[in-house]
Amino acid sequence: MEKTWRWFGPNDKITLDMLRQIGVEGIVTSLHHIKAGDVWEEEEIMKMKRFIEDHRLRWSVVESLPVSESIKYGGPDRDQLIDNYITSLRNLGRCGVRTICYNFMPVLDWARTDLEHPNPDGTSSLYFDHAEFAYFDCRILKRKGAADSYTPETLRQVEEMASRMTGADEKRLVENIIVKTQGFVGGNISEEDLDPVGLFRQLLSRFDGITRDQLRLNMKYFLEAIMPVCNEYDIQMCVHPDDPPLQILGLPRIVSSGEDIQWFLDAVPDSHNGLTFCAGSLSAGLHNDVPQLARRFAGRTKFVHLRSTQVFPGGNFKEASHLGGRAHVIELVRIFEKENPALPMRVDHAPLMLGDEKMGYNAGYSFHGRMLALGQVEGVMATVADEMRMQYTQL
Ligand code: DNO
Repeated sequence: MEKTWRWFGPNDKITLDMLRQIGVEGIVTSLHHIKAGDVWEEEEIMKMKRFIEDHRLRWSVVESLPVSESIKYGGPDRDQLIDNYITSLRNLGRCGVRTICYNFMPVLDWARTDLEHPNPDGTSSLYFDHAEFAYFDCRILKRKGAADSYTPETLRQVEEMASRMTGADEKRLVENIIVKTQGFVGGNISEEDLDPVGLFRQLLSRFDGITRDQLRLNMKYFLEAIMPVCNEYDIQMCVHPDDPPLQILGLPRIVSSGEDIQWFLDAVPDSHNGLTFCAGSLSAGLHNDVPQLARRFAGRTKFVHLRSTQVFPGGNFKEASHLGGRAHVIELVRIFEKENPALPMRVDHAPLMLGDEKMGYNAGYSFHGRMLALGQVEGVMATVADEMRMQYTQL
């Protein structure tokens, strides 16, 4: 696999020169300054591409070319927005940038409740706590019918939390769940929004009455519309799984399991319609056997995110070491190196360590933590390459 790294553009404190020194081969980035829904012009794409190439690296993957909400819920302007998307794809194709990651999660891209959950060794990790999430939903957002989404035990914990949560605690929870994880990934809410909860309610209301089946049809409609341009320019589209892979906030989510993945691949069987195999996202759902999913979908995978989670009884989860947890990264490397060895791969979310916490990095995207993870994964890749060579010579 190609060793890539998610880099947030020329303002990223982690520079391309630093990345070359740690063995990165390809860059994963987006035109973060362009609003979701607007066209990516060739000139803007080329500016970014040249910048990366001037640093003797290549632009391997776009993550993300965001899909506007209206395309997801099927709003009146969706055809216009799909046309814009097609124009952006054509421009990317012309510039030779041909692997495009996107997601089809309504409203909220990825979700965590704690962005600095302390570990015993002094590092900190991302964490998802069901009771805290339910507290946000029932007590802060006050979503109608929210209580129906949770178990009696979770609701009991919410009651218990209510007696100790301060205004500052609630603010932090709002920031963790809907602000700090969103803006930098091209999501719907940014740090500048003054009333994130009010805005969030409005965004949610657009999905009133949209079922899983309807969302699936809207995804199919989008994919069918863009496949011709993908064929013309050999563009590989790869949807990111839901993170976490669960139904949340009464919203439909349709890329959470093997059955879901099979559905969208079959719905639009074109080989340019593919998957971002995000091992960490999939691993947070106990219904997913991650290596088994990798074996099943390696052929339609276009991009790999390697990380793992540790899931606790009751479903809370923490981002684990890249060598531990339930994703089984070692086996995943074996599978992808054998089945689809040219894939771009990046390590994903890593702990804050050795001063990362003071740097203000985007949540999950530390430098030292990711560098350690890349070193670990590189070691696994070298081991697997050696295993494969040994097998070959014994034949
Ligand atoms: C989070 C990321 C996601 C991902 C998008 C792709 O860390 O993995 O935000 O980039 O869902 O569209």
